[in-house]
Order: sequence, then structure tokens, then C-alpha cells
Amino acid sequence: MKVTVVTAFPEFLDSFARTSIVGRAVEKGLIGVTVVDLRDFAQGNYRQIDDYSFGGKGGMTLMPEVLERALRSVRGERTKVLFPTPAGAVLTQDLVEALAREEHLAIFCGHYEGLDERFVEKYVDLEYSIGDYVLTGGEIPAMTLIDALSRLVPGVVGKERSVTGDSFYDGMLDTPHFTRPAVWQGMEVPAELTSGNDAQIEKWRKRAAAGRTLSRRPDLLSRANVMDYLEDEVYLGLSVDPNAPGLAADLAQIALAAKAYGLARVIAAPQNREDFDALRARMSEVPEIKCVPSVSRMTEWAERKEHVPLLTVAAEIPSGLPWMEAKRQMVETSGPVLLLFGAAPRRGHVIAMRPQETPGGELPRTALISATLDRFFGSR
Ligand code: 6GU
Repeated sequence: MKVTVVTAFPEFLDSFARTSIVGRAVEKGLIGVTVVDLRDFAQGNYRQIDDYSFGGKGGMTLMPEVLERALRSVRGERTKVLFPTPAGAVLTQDLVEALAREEHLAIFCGHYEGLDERFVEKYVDLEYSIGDYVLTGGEIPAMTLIDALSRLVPGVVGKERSVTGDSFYDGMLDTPHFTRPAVWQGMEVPAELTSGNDAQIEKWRKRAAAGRTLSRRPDLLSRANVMDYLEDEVYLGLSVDPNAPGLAADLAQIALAAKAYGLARVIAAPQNREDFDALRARMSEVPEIKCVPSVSRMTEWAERKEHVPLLTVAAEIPSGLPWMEAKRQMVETSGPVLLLFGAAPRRGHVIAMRPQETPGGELPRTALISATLDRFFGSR
């Protein structure tokens, strides 16, 4: 991966490209960073690169012909041209990951009021912002992007774990970190972390990450895959009509989807207890699905397996919560989860979830269940 930064303040980036982790990555040839002085492409005695903005209040704008000459000198076959500006699309980890797949990025740093819009229109592929505040120029946003890109290049950051375990992995915030001493100014490191028990440590970290995300950045939750942040297994429950056409084939598909999203088991119960034998007979070809006589037996079965009370998220309840709120409550609560379609148990801890609406009419159940699983356990 190669990055070229075109700037009127090259010395600002020079030390950055030579320092710390990015500097080491450049030195090792893992990432190429070239800094180009925009003034080298200026003409005339004054080496002018900017001029007053038309209709502005005295602000300056970088001139299109200077920018174009710089671009001609740095542009390769597959160069993506970037312009950092507070008016751009906000830079997210997703966008960084997409840009990391590019061969060559050329970042044009604006100053003063920015770049002439005609240059932007003709040559810029992406305008990005690093947040909702205004900086004096694009150099810091250029360094921000290079830093974020460099840690995705294999070999730049030590252990793979420190990349994937970080904030925004699976869309959740990072867990808090502690080091020695175990007690500092009367404050103790959480006992779980010093326990030496790997399972307990992992559980604490996941809970801490989930708690932080819920309280600080609930907006991240809609896109996050929350599977790893739940304490126990997730079961998929279905209340079915044993006489429905195509039932065995549909349930076999649902079982595949459940497995793909990391759920523990699919359990089916007939709508009427008397139909249990009929259900069992029809489902004999789909052994991966557990059949039980009723929804309450379904919850009992899972609770006996998990040794703790179950949280049931009952989908398809018209008076229920929007899925996002159901997801939030699911992460907030601990214990195993039953995601139940078509019924709600009468006892236990139940979160009722509204049926998903689709604008063009109803989805077949197999598709609806896959779509729901993706909202909870899909990777971004
Ligand atoms: Cl990309 N540029 C400037 N000048 N200010 C910003 C920014 C970019 N992102 C946030 N503020």
C-alpha cells in the first residue's frame, strides 16, 4: 500500500512518517508514504498556490492548475484521490478497511478554505472528514487516515489480536485495560482479570465492552454482531404448524442459517400440543432440530441444559418493541437467550419484539428469520 500526501506544509508530515509505529512500518517497507510539496508545482516569482475565494470574505482557496500539476506528477494507474474536508463523509473503521484494499492513495490537503471545487469535481474520488469539528487543514486528517490504514497492514501491529480486539471490532467498543500495580491509590484491578481463569477473564472483558457500548455509544449497537457479547448460548425457537406444506425443508434451511450465525440449536414446538406426534413424524428427516411438545417445554429444555434462567426474545408480537430495543435489552441482560418465532412463553423473562415490516408485502418465514438473525448476529 502506497500513500502520497500533497501538502503546502510537508515538514508537518515528514516527522510523522519517520516516527513510532508508522515510521517503523515505512522503514520496513510495509507501507510507502511519500510527502509532496505543493509549492513545487506553483508558477511565477511568488510561487503562488492559493488565491482569494470568489464571493468569500477574504479566505483563500488552493488553485486548480497548481493542484492539477501536482496530481499529474503523483498519479499512477490505480490512484484513488482523496480530499480531507469537514464537508466529507465521516471516516469510519469500515471506510478505512475499504481504503486499505487500494493500491495507491493520493491525499490532497486543503488549507484555508479548501481546494477549488472544479478540481474536486474533476479528480477527487472521496472527500472524508474525521469528525464534526473544524481543523485548520487536511494534514492531521491525512495522518489520521495513514495511521488507521497502517495498523491494518499485516506485520505493522504486533499481534493480530490487538487489531481485532480493538474498538469497533464487530462494531463494539474496546474493553478497559489495566496493568501493574494491582492496587493503585486504593483502586483495585477487577478481580476477574487477576484470577488467572481465562474463561472468567474473557467473560468479564466481553461484559465490560458491552456495558461501555450500551452506555456510551448505543448508536453502534444496531450494526454490531452481539453474539460474542452474550454470556451464554443463543437458541432459536419456532412455533410451527406441523401440517404446513414444505415444513421439513423450511426448517432444514432455518437450521443452516442458525448454524451460520453461530446459534446453538434450533428447537421446534407445535402450535397445539396434540400435534406433537405429527411434528415428530414430519421432522424425522431433520435430526438437527430438537422437537418438543410445547413452547414452555422448549424453555424448560434450554434452561436445564444451561443451568440458568433463559431470556426469551419473542419475535412477531404486534405490541412488542422495535428490534433495536430488543437487541439492546438482550445485550444488557445476562444468561442464555431463546429467540422465539411465532409464540411467546407465559413464564420467565420475556422481551416481546415487533414483527419486522417489509415495504412490499410479507417475507416467507425462512427469509424473515435469516433477516432477523443478521440484525443481531451478522458481521458488518
Ligand atoms: Cl478532514 N479537514 C478539516 N480541515 N477539518 C476537519 C476535518 C478535515 N475533519 C474534521 N474536521
